[in-house]
Formats: sequence, structure tokens, C-alpha cells
Amino acid sequence: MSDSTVLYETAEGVATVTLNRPGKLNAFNARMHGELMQALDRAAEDDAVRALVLTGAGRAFSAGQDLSEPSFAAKENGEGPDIGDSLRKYYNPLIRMLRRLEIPVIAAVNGVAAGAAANVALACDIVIAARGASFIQAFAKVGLIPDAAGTYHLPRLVGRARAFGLAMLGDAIGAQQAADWGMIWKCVDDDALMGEATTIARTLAAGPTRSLALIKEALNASESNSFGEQLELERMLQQVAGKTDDYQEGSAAFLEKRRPDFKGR
Ligand code: T3D
Repeated sequence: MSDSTVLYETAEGVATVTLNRPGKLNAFNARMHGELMQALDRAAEDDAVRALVLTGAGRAFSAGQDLSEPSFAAKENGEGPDIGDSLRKYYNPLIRMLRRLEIPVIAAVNGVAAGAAANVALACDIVIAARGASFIQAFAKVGLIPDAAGTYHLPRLVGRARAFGLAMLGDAIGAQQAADWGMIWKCVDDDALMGEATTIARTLAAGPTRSLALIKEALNASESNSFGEQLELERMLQQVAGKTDDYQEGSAAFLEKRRPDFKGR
């Protein structure tokens, strides 16, 4: 059994990254942050990796920040810890990395996703969850505010009314409800989760990787662009997509009535 806090394996163009502190419900500590960023860098640098699955070992996806980390304790003078510093060092770079990765990132939420971990999942491109999984904006329960881009993604995913309810009450919502609310892509039976995540990831890994990266760029930008800026961005990105080998292949395959063989270029 590996003692790494993050497991990394690749097969058929898909990197599977597993948060691996099951005894602590995969809560994030400094070491796990470091190893997770290393795993994401590794995937980014490997041309053979064309999709990534993020999941958790054991019964949880992750319980969010490890609240027993010494950096979370009050200082000797009674002053509270500088949690903003932890966001600057760890969570903000992680969320930026997930959104910046030029391959599709699929969160396979296998169990509870609480606090920052719920928002790490929601920062992924496609989120699928096991029926027994739940999402908890646990922050207000411990006197904090949603971070890891929760206040950005939540209202955009579920609307203002539900975002306020989730953030202020901190109640758990089940995977089916999350899917019904449009917070995630889909909810599947528990024992189907990894099969379904792998099927989606392999489909995307065999897809036109550059075009998928451009789709990601465009949809992420649409969250803050004006209508006019977005039309202009679409023009620019479509120009890039049209010059890829995969566009040549995709259009030729359509006209020749065959399946395309995308190379990710
Ligand atoms: O650095 C920064 O930027 C700060 C950012 C903070 C962002 C945050 O994430 S704040 C929110 C942190 N997370 C939470 O508040 C969630 C705390 N955990 C829970 O509410 C519950 O554990 C769960 C609802 C997730 C699961 O409940 P349950 O009943 O299935 O499990 P449990 O018995 O509560 O937990 C099992 C063990 O994991 C237990 O340890 P033990 O008693 O067996 O030794 C528990 O203490 C530990 N654990 C669970 N969550 C955390 C944790 N240990 C440290 N930190 C945790 N977050």
C-alpha cells in the first residue's frame, strides 16, 4: 500500500489521480496539496495524457481542509490563524490549475465532498457523483466562508437562492439533488461510478484534445465576458480550432462516413 497522499496512474490516455488519506477522509494537508499539484503538473506535461479523473480513496471524496493541521490552530497570543495565506499558497493555485489544464478534468465524487473539497470538485470540467455521495458547503459550520472558488461557481451553477441556502446553512445535499439542480453533470449508482468516469474520460481522451481545450477556455471565459467579448473570443478560438489536424480529420471523416481518428493535435 502506497504511503503517498495522492496516487497517480495512467491508462489509455487517461490519468487517474486519487486523493489518498482515507483515515482522514482525504482531508487536505500541506503534503497532499504538494503531491496533488505534482500529479497535475505531471499530467499537464505528458502528451500521452488527454483526460484526467480526480477521485478519492475509501468512503470519501474529501472532507476539505484538515482542521487538525497546526497552521489552523490559534496562535499563542490567541490571534486566529492566517487562513488567507493558506488560500494564497494552496487552494487558489489548485483551482487555477484545474481550470487551466488543457485537457478535460472529470471529478468522480465517490463519497462526501465537504468544505474546500466540494468546491475543488465543482471547479472540474465534468462532475459525476455516486448516488451515496454528498456535497457540503461546511464552512459556515466552522465560522468560515466558502473558498476554493465556491462563491464564484456555486451561484453560476445553481443560482443565487440555492447558493445562499447551501453556503449559509451548510446542509449536505445528495448527489441526485446536486444533479437535479444542475450543480453536477450526473449521478450514477455507487458501483457504476468509476466505470462511468473512465468511459467518459476515455471518450474524451480519444477526442480532439485541442478543440476540447478551446471549448474549456471559451466556457470559462464566458463566466466574466460580455456578449460582445464572447463573440470575439469564439471567433479567435474557432480560427485556432480550424487549423488543427483534428479538424481536418473530423471533417474528412464526416464526409467519408467513417469514425474520426483524432490525434489530439
Ligand atoms: O486552508 C485553508 O484555506 C482553509 C480552508 C478551509 C476550507 C475548508 O475546507 S473548511 C471546512 C473543512 N471541513 C469540514 O468542516 C468538514 C468536517 N468534517 C465533517 O463534517 C464530517 O467529518 C463529514 C461530514 C465530512 C463526514 O462525517 P462522518 O460522520 O462520515 O465521518 P467523521 O466520523 O466525522 O470523520 C471520520 C474521521 O475523519 C474522524 O477522525 P477520527 O475520529 O476517526 O479520528 C474525523 O475527525 C476526521 N475528519 C473528518 N473531516 C476532517 C477530519 N479531520 C480533519 N479535518 C477534517 N476536515
